[in-house]
Amino acid sequence: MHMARFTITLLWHGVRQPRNPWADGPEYITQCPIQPGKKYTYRIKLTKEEGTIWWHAHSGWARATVHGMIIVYPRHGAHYPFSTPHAEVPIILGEWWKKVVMEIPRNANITGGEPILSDAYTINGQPGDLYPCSKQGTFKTPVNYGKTYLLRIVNLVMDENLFFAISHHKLTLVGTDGCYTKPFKSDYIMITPGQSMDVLLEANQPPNLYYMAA
Ligand SMILES: [Cu+2]
Repeated sequence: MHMARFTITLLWHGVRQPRNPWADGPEYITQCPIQPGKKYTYRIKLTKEEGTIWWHAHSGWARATVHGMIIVYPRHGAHYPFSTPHAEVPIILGEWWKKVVMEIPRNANITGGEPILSDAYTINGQPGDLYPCSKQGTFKTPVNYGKTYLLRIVNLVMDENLFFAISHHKLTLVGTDGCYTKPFKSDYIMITPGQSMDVLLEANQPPNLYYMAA
């Protein structure tokens, strides 16, 4: 049941949806947007996806609104193609505007310029220490020295590719868009809008506070 003021669709990032385009989501391409006050049921088809996938609204800049992560674990009795992590940490890279997001593309179309940049980038909804906010808020995750963590990272922002890193730590990419990959070790990852990445973090540095940044 759609209760908001704007029309909406939902898109499933990383879900292949074979022979199921009706439930894919881009408005006016595979479906008409859902009208306020009306109902629509999505039947999504999960087939070979494994790892991190996600969904969000997909009509205009409603993309910046409702969203969620879908985690597909290995089947019972199966294993990750890497050693089982001690724990996992979902990380959604998002952004925040002080304006009504649905009006941003309209203004950009009038001027012919680029859409305005957001007022803040966020990690799990928190803007972090670098913005002049009225309340402090930074996403923190405790880790145990010597353990390995699986970070499930999603780029929810509208237009910007993001670099993500954790100070003094290396990251090992092991999956993208619901598919495992050959492990790749790096000081940082670059993640594009709509993408999801599974990344291993080894807590192998002296216990301390370390920034994660995007
Ligand atoms: Cu999207």
